[in-house]
Amino acid sequence: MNISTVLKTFGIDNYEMSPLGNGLINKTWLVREISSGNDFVFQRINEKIFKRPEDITSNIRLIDDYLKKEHPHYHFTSPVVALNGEDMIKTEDNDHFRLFGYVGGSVTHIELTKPVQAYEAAKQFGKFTNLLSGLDLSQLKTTIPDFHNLGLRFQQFMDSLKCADQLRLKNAREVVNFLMDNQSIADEYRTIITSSDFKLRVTHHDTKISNVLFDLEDKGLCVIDLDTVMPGYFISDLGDMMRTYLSPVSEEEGDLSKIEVRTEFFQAIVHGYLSEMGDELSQAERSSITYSGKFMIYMQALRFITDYLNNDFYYGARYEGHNLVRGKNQVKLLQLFLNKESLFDRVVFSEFNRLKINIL
Ligand code: GN1
Ligand code: MG
Repeated sequence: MNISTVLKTFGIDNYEMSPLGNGLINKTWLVREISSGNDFVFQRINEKIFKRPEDITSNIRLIDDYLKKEHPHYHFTSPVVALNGEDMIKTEDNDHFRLFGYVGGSVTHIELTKPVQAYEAAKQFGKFTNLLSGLDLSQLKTTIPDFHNLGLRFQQFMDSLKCADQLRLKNAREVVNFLMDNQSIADEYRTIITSSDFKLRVTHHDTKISNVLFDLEDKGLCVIDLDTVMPGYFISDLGDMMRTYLSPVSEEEGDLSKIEVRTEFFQAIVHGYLSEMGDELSQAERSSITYSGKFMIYMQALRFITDYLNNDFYYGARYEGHNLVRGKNQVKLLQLFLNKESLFDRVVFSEFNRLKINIL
């Protein structure tokens, strides 16, 4: 089935199409229906990674129904239902496609220029989890098992060292050593999750800035890209914002001297997230705010380097050494983050004070 046949199943005959976003996992396009001028986001799911695409549809349906009932004013990007009544089209080649309405007047950013954008985004991700706190978590499917299981990610990294080719191992030697020296970050995760004070919640698991819709005045509207929404810990969402918002350059940057960790963006993230989630978090969770950044940056460094050592099996590579460059980038980011750890703890403390939330 080709693209135009798939779009026909959604009732779209005449259209213009252009690629959207820069993710390597799913393929995304902007589709404009010529007759109506309406815009849609059209997406093909990567079945190699999402082994049960129907679980994604089931989660989005569950959340959509819950929000419509409990929080009807929330700006949720509901899936467009195809003419056969389905939310997702499966072709005879086992490809999965879906369509969303495009929120008019909304924009997305691929980088942050001002702390207020970090504040707004963090508020939106906090709000998303908070609004869904009454959802029956047992109904929410795990779309990628062990996605942010840092203990397992560390184990996979250790396994990759055993089978990697010698040249790749040599190229990665320095970062590999750094990652091994910082194993305590993975140990801390193993301890944290045994505590009953660490709660599973509706977690987005991909809180990069392009997954937030903004209005033209830079106010956050809602979050999008819900494929990895599943039960998880708050450190995933808060930490991935730190990982992706603190530096003025992204994980793709090969010139490591351009990487920075900006304190005012850290403060804005914490302020925005706690303004929605501060009351919800347990005392144990409240003392893991700074840890969340270490957790996510370390995990992403492990994932990139593991993939490099596994011959780019998971992410693929846009050029030779792509995952090594990204792994080195994340290691540098982690080093800069660790340098500011005690400063960040003080920032967290004053944010709790500002919100008049008790922290032991
Ligand atoms: C993947 O494809 P994209 O950019 O949406 C990955 C994230 C990583 C990110 C790093 C399902 O997301 O977890 O943080 O790459 N998503 C999956 O570039 O593995
Ligand atoms: Mg994504």
